[in-house]
Amino acid sequence: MAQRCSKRRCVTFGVGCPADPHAPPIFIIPTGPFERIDLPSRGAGRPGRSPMSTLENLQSQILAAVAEASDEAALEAVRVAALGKKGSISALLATLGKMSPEERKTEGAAINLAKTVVSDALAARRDILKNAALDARLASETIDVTLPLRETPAEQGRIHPLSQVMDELTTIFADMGFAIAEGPDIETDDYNFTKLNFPEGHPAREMHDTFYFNPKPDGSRLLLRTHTSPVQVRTMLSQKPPIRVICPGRTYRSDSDQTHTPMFHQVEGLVIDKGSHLGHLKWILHEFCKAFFEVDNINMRFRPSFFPFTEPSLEVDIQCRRDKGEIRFGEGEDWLEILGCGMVHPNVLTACGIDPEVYQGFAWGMGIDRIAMLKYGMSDLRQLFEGDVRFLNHYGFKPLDVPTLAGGLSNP
Ligand code: 2U9
Repeated sequence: MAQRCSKRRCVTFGVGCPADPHAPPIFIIPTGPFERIDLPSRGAGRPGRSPMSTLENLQSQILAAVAEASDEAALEAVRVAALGKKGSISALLATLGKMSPEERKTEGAAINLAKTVVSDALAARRDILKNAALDARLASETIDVTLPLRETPAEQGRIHPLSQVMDELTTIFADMGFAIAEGPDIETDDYNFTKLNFPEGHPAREMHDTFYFNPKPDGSRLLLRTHTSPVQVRTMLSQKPPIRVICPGRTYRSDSDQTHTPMFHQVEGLVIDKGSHLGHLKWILHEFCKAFFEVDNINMRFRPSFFPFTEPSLEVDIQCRRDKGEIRFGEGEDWLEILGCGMVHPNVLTACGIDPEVYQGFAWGMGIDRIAMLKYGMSDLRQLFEGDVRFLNHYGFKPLDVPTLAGGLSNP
């Protein structure tokens, strides 16, 4: 029967335990880092047995333990118990010093051979266990290659459809050589009305439902601009012709229903040069409509109209098809009003320091919110400003899908 060494954690094989030299030889094989089992001693160390048969017994017990080790931790425990500093084979090697030279020669060769046999067996078993562990992992672990990748934080947000349409507009007009100008939302009556040929007390001023600030001591009143036209006024006052500029931005009128909000967005364009005429205007607007609605061709209709700041003035319709609540552009027999335009009134040129005898120009204006709704099929203008994340998730654009003329303005 196996006997346990009196020292608690001893795992010595088959020879007297170095920690307790008087104890009978023991055979204890650890099966894991925290667990030990005792093996039968198979007569090792009993009187009448030769050192050789002790060694053979020891070797076969170690080889059996190697073969039984079921994982790498158990195998390592067997290695330490056999070949470690206080291992059983190491302990046998330590006895060589006390032997006669002849004994040492024969015993030494035998012990070293046993050590080599055990080392080789340990290495072979380690390879087998490693391969088995790998096979088990390969069999149990799987990668689901169909799982969708989570978007990075930078990709999760959405670009508001109005920001998208602003980018689309500026991309198209910048490609035609237009500069982009901006100005303040709070304006003077002079820049918003007077310089644009709205005479004092003229009924046209009433058309704009203006938000006024309280009057100043001198009686003048600031206002929230009712169109982006004051930006063109500022451009003409500060810059000599030729002028090619677009002015996108916020505008304000006291109006609210399904198709009007008190704050809305416009983009206006202005060209001033010596020979600019309605033919140029028609070409620019036609190119713009094709690019913006992403169609190869689109018919346009110019109707006479009235604006104080242009003469002649025109309203522009584009060809469309209304089909089950959807509108398609560049096809069909219907017409949809899209913008207003005209030749800049000579009074406006004069008020802005440009000689109408030398220069002439044209201008146009359109509501950005309206063309965004038409292009992307939204029904209620007010939704654009409610900040509902569900609206943004539905109508918003991926931040990295930047509109380009070459790659397409809008990526569905
Ligand atoms: C200057 C001279 C002329 C800008 C123009 C329109 C016609 C026009 C409306 C379209 C829909 C405004 O958003 S809307 O309600 N605009 O019809 N705008 S010509 O003409 C200018 C501007 C500035 C110095």
